[in-house]
Amino acid sequence: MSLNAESTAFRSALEVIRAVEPRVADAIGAELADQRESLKLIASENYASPATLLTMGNWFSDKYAEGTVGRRFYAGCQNVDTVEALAAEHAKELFGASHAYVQPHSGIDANLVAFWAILADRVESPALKKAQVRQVNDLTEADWFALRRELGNQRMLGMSLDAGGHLTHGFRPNISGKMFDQRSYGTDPATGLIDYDRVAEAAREFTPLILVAGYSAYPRKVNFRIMREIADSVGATFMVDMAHFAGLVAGKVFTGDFDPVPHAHIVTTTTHKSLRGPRGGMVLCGPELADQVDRGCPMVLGGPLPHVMAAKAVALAEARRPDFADYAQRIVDNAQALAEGLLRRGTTLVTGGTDNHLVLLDVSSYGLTGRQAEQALLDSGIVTNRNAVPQDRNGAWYTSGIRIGTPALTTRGLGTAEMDVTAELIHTVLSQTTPGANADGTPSKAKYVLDPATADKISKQATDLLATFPLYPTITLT
Ligand code: DSN
Repeated sequence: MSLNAESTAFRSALEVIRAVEPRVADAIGAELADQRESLKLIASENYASPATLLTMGNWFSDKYAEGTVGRRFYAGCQNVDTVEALAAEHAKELFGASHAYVQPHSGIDANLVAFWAILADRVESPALKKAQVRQVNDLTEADWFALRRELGNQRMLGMSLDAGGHLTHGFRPNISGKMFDQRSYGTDPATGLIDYDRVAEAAREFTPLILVAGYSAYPRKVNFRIMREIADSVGATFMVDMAHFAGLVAGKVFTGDFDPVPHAHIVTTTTHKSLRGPRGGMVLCGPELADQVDRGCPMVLGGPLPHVMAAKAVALAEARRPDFADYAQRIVDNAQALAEGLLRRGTTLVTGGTDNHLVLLDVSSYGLTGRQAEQALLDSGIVTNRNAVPQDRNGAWYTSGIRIGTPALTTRGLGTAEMDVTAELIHTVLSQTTPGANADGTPSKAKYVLDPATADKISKQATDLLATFPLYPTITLT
């Protein structure tokens, strides 16, 4: 490959796009410039490789391929079969799973496929067996509802949103909270950590059909062996949503009790966070649930996206290379250096630190809401997102927390020394921001005061920090 093949590819693509709608070409160029200039600390974002990005821009996008490899509802899917099988094969090898389903378009879709598969396995199949029929359509509506009531334990126990769980783990405004009768487990108020005895107690009381582990904002490892024992003790199916930390599992940073794949009945993930692939989702499971999972499309999902499945195959091949394990370890080293840098400067961190890719700041110690802190940091060139902290008094909109993560900056090449500089920049912004007031003088949870000169100075320092670590260094668009 010539040195500038990547530049040539992206430049040519933009030229073709510009001839049709120049504003889109301009926006694509502007997005690269923005990403290059900002200190991206959003824990769920990353930078996919040029190979992964380029794999998505082609005629695979035009193909319908409902069904599964070799068993499609459309003709002419032989090439889609090739890339879907490759993606699944890489996923199985990478994670040591016996089955991989790579069609979900997102993490939410992957979770819906998993919920469907579990319900089909635990409710529909026994109901059909009891009625001695093969399909729901063979039953009268009344018989089906009676059987569902009799067999239909549809209870889910998942981590609560303010403890760091995800909205698809049964949070009421999400469809999962409407499909399932849901209860949640939180964290110990003193330590911020999962209290496994409390989870076991909740499971005994509630006897869920599904026990869900996994998180979007919990900065610690989860012991999946213990969680599986809890699930087994009440006959629940154990599901892990590893969307946030899939890269750490792939890179063998999370092993043994902390690797969900050997312990869970079913594992879901996104492919674009710490795993660094294209935007999308994936389900891993054993042979017991494989057939139900493969019915995901059209049962739950719209037509698969072959161009994205092809990109999943490329990204998963990248994750199987030895340097990915090094990358995964550096993500955690960087998160810990960032946490230590913040703690040294007096910042309050939920659980007092991290052992994964993310750090959760409780910014109420700076007298700020998460929303005020998020905007002040953004003014200063630091991109984060506000997030609830356990027992948050400011609710899910304003929040009291800021979530930061290291997968993206680690991809750029920043290391522990740069994390200390980053901690200094964050602390300076937060300690120099004060809450603002509404027009009538009452305190505002959104308004804030930060001297623009301070914001500019920090922004410049952030740009200087990034200058040594160019994003997509092989690509120049002009
Ligand atoms: N949006 C993802 C995150 O930021 O964690 C989860 O859905």
